[in-house]
Amino acid sequence: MADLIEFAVSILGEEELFLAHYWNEEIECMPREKLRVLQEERLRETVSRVYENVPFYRNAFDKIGLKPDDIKSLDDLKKLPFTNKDDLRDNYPYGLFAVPLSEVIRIHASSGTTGKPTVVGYTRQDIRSWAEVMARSLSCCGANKNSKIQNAYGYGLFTGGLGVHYGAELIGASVIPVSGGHSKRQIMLMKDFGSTILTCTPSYALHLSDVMKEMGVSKDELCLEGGLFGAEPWSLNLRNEIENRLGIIALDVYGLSEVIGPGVAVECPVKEGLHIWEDHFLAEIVDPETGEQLPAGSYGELVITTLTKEALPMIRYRTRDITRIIPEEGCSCGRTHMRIDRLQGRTDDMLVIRGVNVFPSQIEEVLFNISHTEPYYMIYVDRREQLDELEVWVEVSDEVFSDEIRKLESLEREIRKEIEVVLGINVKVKLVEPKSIERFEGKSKRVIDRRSL
Ligand code: DLL
Repeated sequence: MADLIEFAVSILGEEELFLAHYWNEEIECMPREKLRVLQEERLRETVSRVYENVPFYRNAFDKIGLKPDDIKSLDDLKKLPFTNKDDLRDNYPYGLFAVPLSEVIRIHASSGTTGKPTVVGYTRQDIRSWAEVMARSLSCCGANKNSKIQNAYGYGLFTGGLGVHYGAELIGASVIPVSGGHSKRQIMLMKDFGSTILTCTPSYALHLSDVMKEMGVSKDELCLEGGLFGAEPWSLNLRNEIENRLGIIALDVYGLSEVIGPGVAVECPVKEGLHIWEDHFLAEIVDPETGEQLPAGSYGELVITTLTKEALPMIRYRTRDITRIIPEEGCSCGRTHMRIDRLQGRTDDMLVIRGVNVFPSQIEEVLFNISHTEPYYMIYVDRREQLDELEVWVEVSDEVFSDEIRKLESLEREIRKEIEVVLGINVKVKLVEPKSIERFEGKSKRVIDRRSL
C-alpha cells in the first residue's frame, strides 16, 4: 500500500491526491451495517414503487404470489423475479417506465445487434444520482475542480458521453465535450488545452496513443494525469500499455444503460477491483444457467437491482456480464462499498469452441505478453465439417513484418503455442501487416463468428 500511495502521489502530487480522494466521503466510506440499513429501506421502496406503477412487475409478482410486503431485508432479494433485456424489448419503448413521461427529462438507447434499441429514461432526480456516481468515479482517478476532462466517449443516445459529462460538471472540472473520433484533432486539443484526464473506451485510448506517435507528439508534451476507461472488457496488459504510452493512471469504469450508464462501479487507485456504488445499486452473482445466487468469490453473472432509480427501476437485472464479488471486505482506499473483479466478458460474447469456453480477453492477455506483436487482433470463428475452428489474426510491427519468413513463422508458432496453453484447444494464427486491423472510436469488435452467418 505504501508503494501504491507513493506511486499515486508521484502521478497526482500530494495535494491533488488528497483532494482527489473522495467525492462523498460520508457515503463512500459508510460503515457496512449502516449501508445495509439504507439499502434495505431503499429496496422496500423500490419494490413497492414498481408493483404500484409498472404492470409488467405487478404481473410478474402476482404470477408467483409475491407481495411487496414479503420483501423485508436483503435476504429476501432472491424471492424477486429476474428482469432480462428481452423484457425491455417486449415493452418497447416505454412499457417499463415507472413514472409518466412528463417526468422523464432524458431518454437514451443502446443499439442492439438485432432489431429495436433498448430504451432507457431518467427523471431529474435520476440525472442527479447519475451525476453523483460519476463524480465519485471520476474523483477516483484524480478529477477535481481544476481538472480538464477530455471526454472522448460518444455523445448521443449512447450513455458514455453525457454520463461522464454531468459527473465532470458536478465536480466543477472543465469538460471538453469532444466526443469520439477525429483522432488527430483529439491530440491537438489534448496538447493545446492541457487536458489532464481522458475518458474513452480503452481501445480508443490505445489508438489515440498510436496517432500521437504518428504525429510525433510525446507524452511529455501533454498534461494528462489520469484516464477513466470502460464500456468494453480490457486486459490488465492493455492497461499497462495505455499507462506507459500516455504516462497516466488508467482506471476501469463499468456501467450499462439499463441500470443507469457509466458509473455503476469503478476502480480506485488501489486497483484491486471495482467498487459498486451500493447505495444506488445492489449486486448479486448468480449461476448463469440456473439463476441460483453464488457465494462471494465465485465467478458468475452479475445481477443488479437499482435502489434509487425513479423512471426505470430495475429488479434483479441480468447483465450477462461475468465477474465475481471480491470476498475480502474493505479496501485500503477506505471505501467500504463492495468490489467486483474486472469484467471478464459477456455470457453472450463467450465463444464455445469444441465445448471449451473462450473469452476474447483471454487471447488479448496472451498477445500482450509476446514481444514484437502490436496490440491489435481479430478473432475469426468458423465451422468446417462440423468442427469449430478459431483463427487469430495478429498485427506485427513494421520491423518484424519485413523480417525473413523463417522469423515470422517462428513468431506465429510461439503465439499459437501460448494461446493453446491458455485455452487448451488448437488455434490457427496469422500475422498481418501493420495497421491492417480495424481501429475503433467506441466499443471495439474483435470477434467475427462466421458459424452463424
Ligand atoms: O457501455 C456504459 C458505459 C459507458 C460504461 C462508458 C463505461 C464507460 P451500454 O452501451 O449499455 O453501456 O453497454 C453495457 O458494456 O453490460 C458490459 O458488457 C460492457 N461494459 C461496460 N463497461 C465495461 C467494463 C455502457 N468496464 C455493456 N468492462 C455492459 C467490461 C464493460 N465491460
